[in-house]
Amino acid sequence: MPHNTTHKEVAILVLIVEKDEVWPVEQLAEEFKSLVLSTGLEIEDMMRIKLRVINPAFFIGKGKVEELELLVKSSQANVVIFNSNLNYRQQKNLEEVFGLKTVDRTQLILDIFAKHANTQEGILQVELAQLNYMLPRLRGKGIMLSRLGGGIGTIGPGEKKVEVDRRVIDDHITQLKKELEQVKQHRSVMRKKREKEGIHICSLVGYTNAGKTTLFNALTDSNQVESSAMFTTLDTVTRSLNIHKNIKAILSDTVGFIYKLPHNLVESFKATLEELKFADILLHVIDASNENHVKLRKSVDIVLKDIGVESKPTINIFNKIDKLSEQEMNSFRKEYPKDIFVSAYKKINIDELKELIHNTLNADMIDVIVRLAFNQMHMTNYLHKNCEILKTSYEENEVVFFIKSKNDKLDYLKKKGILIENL
Ligand SMILES: Nc1nc2c(ncn2[C@@H]2O[C@H](COP(=O)(O)OP(=O)(O)OP(=O)(O)O)[C@@H](O)[C@H]2O)c(=O)[nH]1
Ligand SMILES: [Mg+2]
Repeated sequence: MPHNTTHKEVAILVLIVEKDEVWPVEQLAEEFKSLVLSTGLEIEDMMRIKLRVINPAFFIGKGKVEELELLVKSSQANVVIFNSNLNYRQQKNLEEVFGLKTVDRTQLILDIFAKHANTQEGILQVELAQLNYMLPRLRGKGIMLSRLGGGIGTIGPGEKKVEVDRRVIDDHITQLKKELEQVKQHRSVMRKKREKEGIHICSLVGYTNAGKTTLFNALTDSNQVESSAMFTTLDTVTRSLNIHKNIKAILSDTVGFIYKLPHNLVESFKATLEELKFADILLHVIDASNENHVKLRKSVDIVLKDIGVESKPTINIFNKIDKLSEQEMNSFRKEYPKDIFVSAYKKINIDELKELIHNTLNADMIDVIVRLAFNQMHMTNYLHKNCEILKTSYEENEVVFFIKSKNDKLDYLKKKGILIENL
């Protein structure tokens, strides 16, 4: 089949609505379109199919296959994209009927991820996910994935790698895992260094497109790429966060979540997501202007639970309030009185958010007075690194520090024989 990579790819979308689907069909359709547009493809048409039983050979029923075939053959499309996952056999059978490359949900998201991976780790993770996806598909021959050059579903491991046998791919997977392990170890060294210096870690989490990177930029005066395309951020980025002169904190921005995140991706990105375990607080960014924000938020919560970080101190941040009417704003405030409302884009309430982050980081801190005699002055360094110093007063025989500190940091001081009084 000729495949001209200089022409824009045009897609026919197949929106599958399963019988136990809990999301509104319109939301599914919108999200599916956004995903496809994020790859740079054009959309010619979308067919919606209610799925009652899965047909093992084609995933969808025979009648629907015929309907789709007619639609595809009368169109300009050069790719068919399903929003569900297909197994190897279904994909191959459909490709034979349509005479066109047929891509499933995992492959679509993998493609977007491949485009956005920038760091060594991101590239390794995507490549690992791609190989894991391809492995079970290598048994037979004829799947278009391995034949077409360029276009959706073909970025990454490339033809040569795809066509070598399973064992070589298995070896390559082992190698990638080793390299990722090294990256993980490097991160753990960095983390220990930060811990020693008493630096707090705040991590942004949230559904893709919620505005995490825009908020990251607003909070840290950075200029990371923000975009309406989905999964713009794939690699974790970290910057220092100036919330208070006495507190050292860093903010990290990471990959967005999505409903039904393909299993291959969850596995491959686990190392990145597991970093959240070391965060002091999570900043959950919610797009308040999205009418399905409750559902989006729940799907993020499910991932957080999967990683085991659901009980971390979390600030829910309702973003994009510049898009809300006053009435909508009021009902939000009524429903979520404890949460904060911001516009990352218009920089509304950013200082209030910084204050809230500061208070949350300080929540389990207590105010005490520490008295250092002159022969104990070497402990000043420890205080600066591990506590928040509110005031210092120089007395005749000692220096008095008014500080905020966590209990475990005070235990260390007590062990060293330092006098501590409650404020
Ligand atoms: N109106 C408005 N738009 C916003 C606001 N914050 C972000 N956006 C827009 O929302 C889109 C997504 O923003 P990003 O910051 O890239 O979102 P993200 O959560 O980092 O997305 P991924 O990295 O793709 O997961 C961009 O087009 C932003 O300009 C806001 O407060 N108001
Ligand atoms: Mg982002």
